[in-house]
Amino acid sequence: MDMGAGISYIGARLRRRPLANRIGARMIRDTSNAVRRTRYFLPTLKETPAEAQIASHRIMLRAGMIRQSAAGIYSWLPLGMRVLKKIEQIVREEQNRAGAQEMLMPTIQSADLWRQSGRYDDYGKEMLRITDRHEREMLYGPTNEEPITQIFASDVKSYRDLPKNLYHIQWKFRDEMRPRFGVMRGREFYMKDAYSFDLDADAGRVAYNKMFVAYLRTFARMGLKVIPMRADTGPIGGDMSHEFLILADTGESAVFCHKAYLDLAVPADGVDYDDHAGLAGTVARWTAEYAVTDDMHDAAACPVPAEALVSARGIEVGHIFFFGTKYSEKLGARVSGPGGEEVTVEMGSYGVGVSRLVGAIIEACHDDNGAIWPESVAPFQVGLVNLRQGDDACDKACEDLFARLRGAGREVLYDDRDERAGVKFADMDLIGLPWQLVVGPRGLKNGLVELKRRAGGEREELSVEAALARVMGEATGPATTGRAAS
Ligand code: 5CA
Repeated sequence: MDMGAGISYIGARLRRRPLANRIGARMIRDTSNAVRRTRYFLPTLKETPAEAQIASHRIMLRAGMIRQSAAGIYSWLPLGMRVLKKIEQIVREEQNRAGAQEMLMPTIQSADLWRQSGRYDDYGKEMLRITDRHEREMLYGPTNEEPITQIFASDVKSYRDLPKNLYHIQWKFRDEMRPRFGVMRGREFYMKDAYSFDLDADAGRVAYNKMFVAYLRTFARMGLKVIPMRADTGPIGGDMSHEFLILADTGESAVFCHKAYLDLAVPADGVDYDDHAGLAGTVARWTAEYAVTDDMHDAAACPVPAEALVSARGIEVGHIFFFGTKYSEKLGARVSGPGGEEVTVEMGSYGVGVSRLVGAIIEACHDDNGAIWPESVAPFQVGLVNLRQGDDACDKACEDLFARLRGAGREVLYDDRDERAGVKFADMDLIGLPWQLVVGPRGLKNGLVELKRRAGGEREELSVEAALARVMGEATGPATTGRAAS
């Protein structure tokens, strides 16, 4: 066959197709999912940083996930960023499934808008206030009720456009009096905030229930056991509100709840968000028993007998509010109703602490050696450990495993450093990937590698093929695994 003619024939065909198609037709693999430790920016620390008081803060610093820039303000290094993005994506998927629509609002907002709502002065010192070169007063948004209500008010005019639920995932700033515990109580933090708009309070309640159910699913997918608690509405306002807390010894809030919450079933994948009665039933089940934070708890009036009462500490990972017309009234969010009358819309807002969750998941899932990531949020699924870098057989086996894992689209971190085995093991435990695939000269003589499960610590000697099969099978398995908070 005339090869030259063949190539020029393909070349001619390619040239006829637009450039974008030609590039798109080639498989462009995301090389960030398979990395070599010698090239990856992963500055782990042996010593425990003195400023870190709780496990998640210690582990995030030691595992090279974050570095502090100023009090309560952090940079996210590559490993931390991967976890943050995984959490963000789970939040996004569950918001979308519940019918919320993603958008993006700026971090900087105008003070005038907050004067209209009456919150500019109320917010006090927690609000970071900025003046631009024209002496216009601005602020770094601590939350977004005002801007979203303004957008809605200027663009939605008819009841036919309702209901709407709009959200974004964006950095917030609150000049907290005591920023502490790393990303758990930061000043700059990453939040998902959704805002619902409805024609009447009943429809507003449906929107609230949708978010309530979406939250149960969101946190379960991260391996967390979450309890919705009746909550105080604080500066956001309104008369109906639930905080979603996970139980952890280092939680900032004292919580009291019926032990029945520890065994409630989370709505399944197929939950139907159009089945309003079904949603109401789920919310009723999840709010039937006593569950409150300490500011709402009255020991004398508590209806739960002592033997059924769980009194623990909790971390607030989400908070939802229904506040009716509090903002729509002031900012003029009105639509024409079915009879032509003017209706002020009913609103709710729904927050998830995306950056706080990174710390909260560690608080729920770690041991003395480091993090134990649930599969669904792990920065990589597999840590490949070469016990004797420079040994021909080990290097070759590792390169082969690395290439095959990468080829199969698995997320893998290959520790190819020239370091002692002890150092590599300690680092792998610290960063807490679900699987450790360990290749050493002794096992390799018999064609064996060691597979360690970070969660339970079980180790198995397996053939290379069997180990790969295990790692591949599990890594594509259900997203909902991991130890729940105890
Ligand atoms: N506008 C409402 C709902 S969108 C709102 O701002 N609610 S919030 O104040 O409760 O915040 C929502 C979530 O953000 C909280 O549940 C918490 O998980 C997280 N969060 C709040 N403050 C901080 C902080 N200083 N650091 C880290 N996360 C925070």
